[in-house]
Amino acid sequence: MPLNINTDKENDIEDLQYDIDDSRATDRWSDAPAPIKELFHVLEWNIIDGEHAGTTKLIDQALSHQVSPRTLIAGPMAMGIAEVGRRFKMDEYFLPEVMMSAKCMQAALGTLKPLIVAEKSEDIGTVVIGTVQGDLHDIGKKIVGMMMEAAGFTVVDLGVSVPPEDFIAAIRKHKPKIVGFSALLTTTMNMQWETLKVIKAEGLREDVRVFVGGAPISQAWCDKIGADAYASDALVAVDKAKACITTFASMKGGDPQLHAKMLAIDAEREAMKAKAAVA
Ligand code: B1M
Repeated sequence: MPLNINTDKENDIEDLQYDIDDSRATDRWSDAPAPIKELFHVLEWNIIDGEHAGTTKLIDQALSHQVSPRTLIAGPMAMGIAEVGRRFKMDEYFLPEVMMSAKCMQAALGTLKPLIVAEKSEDIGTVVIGTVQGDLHDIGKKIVGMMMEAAGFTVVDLGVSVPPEDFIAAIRKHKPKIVGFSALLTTTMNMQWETLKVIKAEGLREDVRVFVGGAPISQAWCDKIGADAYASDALVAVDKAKACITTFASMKGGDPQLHAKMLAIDAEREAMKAKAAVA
């Protein structure tokens, strides 16, 4: 039985601003047994420090304690890379440090991917996903792809800096039910819109449900460009993707009703969270 730790409750980036002893002093991961709590602090700091040679060993150790791959991704790994982003923004880190930390994330995901993908039991449709042209960030997109695969989708990952014409070629070749654009830069988010425009111009809009995500992306952006769904994280992406091919299977891409149904999923999730917080 894998150990799932409440990572939502534990995420407080303020705690992480100084060094590992400060983060050890917090009660972060307090619902984990002591050795796992310590391992999580070490893994966060392995990512912050960019010590990629040791990352997979830490991941293996956590797995041997029955910690679930999803808990590792949503917990200490997410905390570590978020702190790297904060340091970069504050000019405490420069590109080489960020690249070392990204290498840790890639190493960890390399170990976790086969375990997550092994959860796939049935084939429920194809998803084409890529990071839009001009953008080289792919850690979040890989996580989304893995979770989609575990949920039963066949995922065609086009990689990074994908030009619109490559998305078009992939739609024609793989006939996906969903196409996903990831963008991490304010300067590349517009490529989501440009790519969508090309999909429309090629007469393919009704064939695919268009998903958008990435740190600068929001529901307002999704509404503005006319995408079908915005997902703030991989789990939301999976929920909405599954809904698109089950309950709302008859709705075509670009249908305003489908857009409204996707929004309703968020509203339902928020209501559930509020209810859980009161209880
Ligand atoms: Co860069 N970078 N980076 N970077 N980088 C950011 C994004 C930045 C916010 C850092 C900062 O200033 N704090 C900043 C952007 C600022 C802005 O645009 N406003 C930035 C910058 C400026 C840059 C460069 C321009 C730096 C430079 O060259 N001077 C440069 C750009 C290169 C390029 O793309 N052309 C650059 C380069 C890099 C590295 C290559 C060193 C490396 C990327 C390595 C890689 O991905 N292989 C890197 C990294 C690692 C980051 C940060 C630190 C971390 C990103 C990440 O992996 N997050 C990032 C800071 C930050 O985001 N806080 C930063 C973890 C990941 C799990 O989260 O990607 O958000 P995320 O994915 C989530 C959700 O967003 C969502 O689900 C995921 C899982 O929950 N999601 C989707 C993502 N895609 C989705 C798609 C969906 C649905 C949901 O449907 C299709």
